[in-house]
Amino acid sequence: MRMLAAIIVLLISAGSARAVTPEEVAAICEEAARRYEEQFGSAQAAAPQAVVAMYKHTFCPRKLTVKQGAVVKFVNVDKRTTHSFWFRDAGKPESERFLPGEGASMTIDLPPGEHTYLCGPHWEREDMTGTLTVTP
Ligand SMILES: [Cu+2]
Repeated sequence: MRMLAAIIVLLISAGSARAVTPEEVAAICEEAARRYEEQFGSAQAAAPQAVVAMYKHTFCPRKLTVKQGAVVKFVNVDKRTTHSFWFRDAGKPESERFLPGEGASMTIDLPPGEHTYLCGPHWEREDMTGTLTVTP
């Protein structure tokens, strides 16, 4: 009986969100920036508006600060996975699920403060979440 309980606990923890180290995130986001540049012909950091690349279950950058009213572009630079962005806690609907190479811009009409957002397909199992801080 005790053995069974231990197995169940193991199974449950195997299904929960993975822990990603800051080093892993940095490496993934470096690769995402390279892929963005290859696909769009200019650097992610040089875009006229803030760009969040979606890659390997990670929003890059994971944390971003913008002014209220700014436009943020979300782009999937992955190879075969779809991603979305979803400001669920702010009461927004989920965006479409973007294929590789696709994305959309969002005008940030959220109140000032820190907003956590999710990727619809990946927030639960892969902890694909991001933080957007909005300044007045
Ligand atoms: Cu995703």
